[in-house]
Amino acid sequence: MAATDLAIDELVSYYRQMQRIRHFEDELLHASRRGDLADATHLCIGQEAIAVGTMAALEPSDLITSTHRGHGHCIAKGADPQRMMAELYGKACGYCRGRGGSMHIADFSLGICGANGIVGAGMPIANGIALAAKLKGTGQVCLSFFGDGAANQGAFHEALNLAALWSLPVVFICENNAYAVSMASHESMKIENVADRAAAYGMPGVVVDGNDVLAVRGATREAVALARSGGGPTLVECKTYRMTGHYAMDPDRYRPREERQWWAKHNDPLERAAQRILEAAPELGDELKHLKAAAKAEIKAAVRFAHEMECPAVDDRAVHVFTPQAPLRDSRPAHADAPEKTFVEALSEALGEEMDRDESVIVIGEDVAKRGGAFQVTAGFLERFGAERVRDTPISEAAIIGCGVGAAMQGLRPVTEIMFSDFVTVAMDQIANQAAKMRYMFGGQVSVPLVIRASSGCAGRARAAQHSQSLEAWFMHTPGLKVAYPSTPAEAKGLLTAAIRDEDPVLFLEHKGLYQMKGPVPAGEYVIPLGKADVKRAGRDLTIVTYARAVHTALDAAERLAKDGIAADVLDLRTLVPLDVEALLASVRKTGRVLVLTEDCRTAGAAAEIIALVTDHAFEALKAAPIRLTAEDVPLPYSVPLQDCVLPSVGQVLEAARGLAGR
Ligand SMILES: Cc1ncc(C[n+]2csc(CCOP(=O)(O)OP(=O)(O)O)c2C)c(N)n1
Repeated sequence: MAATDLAIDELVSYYRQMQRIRHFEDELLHASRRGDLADATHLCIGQEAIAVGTMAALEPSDLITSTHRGHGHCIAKGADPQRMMAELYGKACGYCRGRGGSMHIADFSLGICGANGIVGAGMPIANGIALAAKLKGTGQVCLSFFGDGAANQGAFHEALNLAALWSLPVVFICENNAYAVSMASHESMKIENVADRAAAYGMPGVVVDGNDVLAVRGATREAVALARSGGGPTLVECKTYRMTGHYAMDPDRYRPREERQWWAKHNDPLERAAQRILEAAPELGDELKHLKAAAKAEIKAAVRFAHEMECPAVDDRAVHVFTPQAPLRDSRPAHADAPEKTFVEALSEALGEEMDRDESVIVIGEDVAKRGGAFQVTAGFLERFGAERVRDTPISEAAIIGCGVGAAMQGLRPVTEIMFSDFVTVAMDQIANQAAKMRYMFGGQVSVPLVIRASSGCAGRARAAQHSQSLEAWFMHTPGLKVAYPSTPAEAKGLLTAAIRDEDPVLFLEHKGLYQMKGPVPAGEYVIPLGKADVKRAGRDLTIVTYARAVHTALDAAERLAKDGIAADVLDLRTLVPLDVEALLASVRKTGRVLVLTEDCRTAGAAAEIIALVTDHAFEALKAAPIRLTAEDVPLPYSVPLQDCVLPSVGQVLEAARGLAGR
């Protein structure tokens, strides 16, 4: 499009925005050289036309996910440079209250749903954001930025496939600046364009000159219009060049100097826009100079502001790990005359009742709709709640959890299903880096009310080491996640209800050995607040601390111990995060002897943490050294006799308990 064909004032406004971004980044370069900023400050000098051109194609209510190189996106979407600068300087009034820094700027009130320090991670999340928009019928579109390097991440492939399958209102914007750190894009893929990959997922792929703000705007407009009209995603690849090193202080010795000079001299997006304006309206020369000077002054003022502001109060450092929320009311205990249900039926009842009660609860996972889930928890849900709310996915765990994260941040309450907890390994980034950390990194701007249900543990004939693990300790070790692991059908119902109502991400583990267990399950609403342990059997001689299926091993042992005159307190933790330290210490103080029983393996396991808590807080009450009885540090073997040796048995509990009680 010739400059004369367009409103020149629009191009001038784009020029102004690009100048603001350029000066922001220039100031960061200086600040880095002064040693004011962290190493990981990635500048977008040379890429400003993409930020400005794409945002020019959006409505203010549209949404974005950004990258480690995202300052330009945020400024172009309307972020306040003062608050951005304050965040980069780690100040309390920064966008993330000093918890996020350069790579995590977010302003949810402007639709900036977070920049991301994990390459490629924003794409599955953008799908969830777009899914929420689609289900709520808001008409919003989400742009998801990523680099050419990110196109080689699994998250890219999983996200594009799911977005296309579900016709999500998302547009994937590749900023191909020709390098991923030192690796040129032709060294990381055999094809010429990232956009060529779009065809493999059944979506349009467009290549555009990323240093031409109008070309970027044009391509994005088409893609956004398609997405908004229900036509699904597009991959827009903007060819560009980063004019500084990978990060501010990168010596950048891996790129030819001539190449860098050529781009700076001949293909600077700001110069190109200025030339275009002046060709059409030479009289605007002074105005452009004025805009440049004003941008410089604005950003210099932002630096002064950031310098002057206060750092966050150190006493508040743990604020925003979890969402403050009113405690749920504990429902009455499960009466023995309540209807008998299996554990699976109890889970199904909880989830179904929550879906009846709250339209924002949706189910996402492999085979959850047509097949009813790997263990039939969602059997019949497709007919009951419809295909919009009960969503079968391809085998793409990162895309499942990422979609859940994005949808949760936009007000839905997704319940995702991972068939076997062992498969969390391929979605670990989305669980541990995204779901768990979003709230904290973004300074409490957002909550992630996401439930991740996963079958866990070893049951009956073993399925061997990749389908039988107990991985709860990994998640106890991840600040920002809650972990529930019920032991009875009633608790399965009460805790799942609480998990769905919780504002934070909850990993909800379901022991496979309990799925067919029957027990009384209260009809109707039934809630057990997270973080409340339950004394399953009272005794004064020793405490057996445990959870999930091991509770039944402990109860079996306690019954036999009682015949020898040893009264065991059996404490079922029920949730591992938050952990009911009060109940734990109360029991230990009563008995003075503690045995921790888990099916988790030994080293750095849940039992080690529980014993550390006891010795930290109730050492004086101990009459004997605590004992942990755990699975051995062996991958779960297939053969049943081997499996039985690896897992703790009733016999071992009896022996340990008798030793502990001195009998
Ligand atoms: C999963 C992951 N791997 C590696 C890194 C380290 N890293 C940060 S940026 C980057 C290069 C990314 O290249 P690209 O996606 O092309 O974006 P660009 O930096 O060029 O903007 C790398 C390897 C990371 N942050 N996350």
